[in-house]
Amino acid sequence: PASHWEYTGEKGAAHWSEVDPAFATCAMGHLQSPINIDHAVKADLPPLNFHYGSAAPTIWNNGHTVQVNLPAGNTLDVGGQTYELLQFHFHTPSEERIKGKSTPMVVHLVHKNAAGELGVVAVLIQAGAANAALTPVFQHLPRPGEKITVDALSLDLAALLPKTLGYYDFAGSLTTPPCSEGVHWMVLKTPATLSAAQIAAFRKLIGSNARPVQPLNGREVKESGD
Ligand code: SG7
Ligand code: ZN
Repeated sequence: PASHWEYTGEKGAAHWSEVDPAFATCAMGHLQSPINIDHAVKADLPPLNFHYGSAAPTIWNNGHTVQVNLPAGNTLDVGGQTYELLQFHFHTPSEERIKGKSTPMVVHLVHKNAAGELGVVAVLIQAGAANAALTPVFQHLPRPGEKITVDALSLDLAALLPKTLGYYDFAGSLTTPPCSEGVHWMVLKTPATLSAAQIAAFRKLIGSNARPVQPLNGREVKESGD
């Protein structure tokens, strides 16, 4: 198994590169995530075309997050590339900041294209109405190490997304060890909501699991017009 890392303390985010030599990029990388989006350049970004349907998930608590693994068949087309949705998972508070501000939570939708490159769509979560698409997940939050397959549970993935799909676009990394770079980040500008009780249930189970923001090192963040 991968070396043990944490979010705080001796094996916390400031020390990931010391936990395992395989995590060197966490300290040495120059395109690390998450970032604070303080300034973005308006650009003619390609639209995000989600082809999400319903899917029977496996819900897994890996100790660092609750992750929902999905069967093949849910895709994102963007700029002539097709990304397959592999899984989504949560962080509290949001790892990404907009003008210095985090939201109580974020969903990361992790996709992979035919070349094996990852594209992660981040949907920021505010406290508000319960999200119908996510309610089944929050009704079946697994204990650490537990994997839950819910018979006949079908998630309406499309309902997870906000109606407006304007986004920020930048190059970054995995936000957990091994912090591998070459990840295409797309952060939606419009947040979704979860109920305050759902956010609190996740936080009680997992605790804070947000890596601090990383230096931009000259990276440009692009912003779609909408
Ligand atoms: C979570 O975040 C998990 C990881 C994920 C990692 O800890 O969901 O998933 C697996 C399969 O280990 O890593 C490779 C990968 O997806 C980092 O993902 S993130 O950068 O979107 N936060
Ligand atoms: Zn994540």
